[in-house]
Amino acid sequence: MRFFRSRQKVDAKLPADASAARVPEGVLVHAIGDVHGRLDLLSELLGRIADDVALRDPSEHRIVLLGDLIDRGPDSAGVVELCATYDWRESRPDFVIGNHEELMLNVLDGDPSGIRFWIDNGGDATLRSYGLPPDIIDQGTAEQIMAALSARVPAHHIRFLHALCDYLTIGDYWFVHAGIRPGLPLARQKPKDLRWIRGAFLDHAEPHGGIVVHGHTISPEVDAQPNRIGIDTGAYETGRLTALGLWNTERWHLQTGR
Ligand SMILES: [Mn+2]
Repeated sequence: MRFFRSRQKVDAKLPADASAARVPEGVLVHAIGDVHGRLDLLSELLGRIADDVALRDPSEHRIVLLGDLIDRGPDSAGVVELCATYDWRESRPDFVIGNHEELMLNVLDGDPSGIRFWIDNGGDATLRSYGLPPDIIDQGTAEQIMAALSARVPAHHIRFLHALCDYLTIGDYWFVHAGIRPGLPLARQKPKDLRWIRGAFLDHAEPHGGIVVHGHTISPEVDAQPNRIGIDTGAYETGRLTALGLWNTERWHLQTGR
């Protein structure tokens, strides 16, 4: 109990009744789950979000992408290009880093050690989307792949990837890629947990101090729990990309393919 109270002191202010969790008045939020190279679905979903914004007429609109923009699906390069260059108009986008962006950044930053792990976990699709020849992807040395990738990824993509954030908060909601380590304040979370955690977070039923909105772990439908909301609906294979909408204490979701 003492532990729980001290956490509350650090991270403040969630109402006792989690269903009363809210975003600030006049602020409309859409959080988008793991895109994984599905440029087609992201484009469709952004269109639906624009309709939602027109309907609500907010004083402020925020879009949070929860990471894993890349890998597995067919057009990671196109997704990064869209996110980096999209005309967001009055909307403010924020981009949270996922474990897949971490793997790509490690390679771009010159660390060859994780390259086979990345390729085996869907990085091959990202390399293809940037135009690397199949024989280099399949048989190239780590150095050859790194050189070929660095030569093909535009500078503005690299700047975009380096600017991704570890987490952000809006009102009573915390936005992260994978989850958080229960019992630690948000500001003391390790990047490894924020980007990779599963069981210790997913199985934790006690309040965190904020409602954690996350991706990373696929569920067929939105996984809404009292202390967290998972919105990775496996878009790259299901065709279902999910956006969670937040307005005052209201929550709803928009999905492609519906
Ligand atoms: Mn992930």
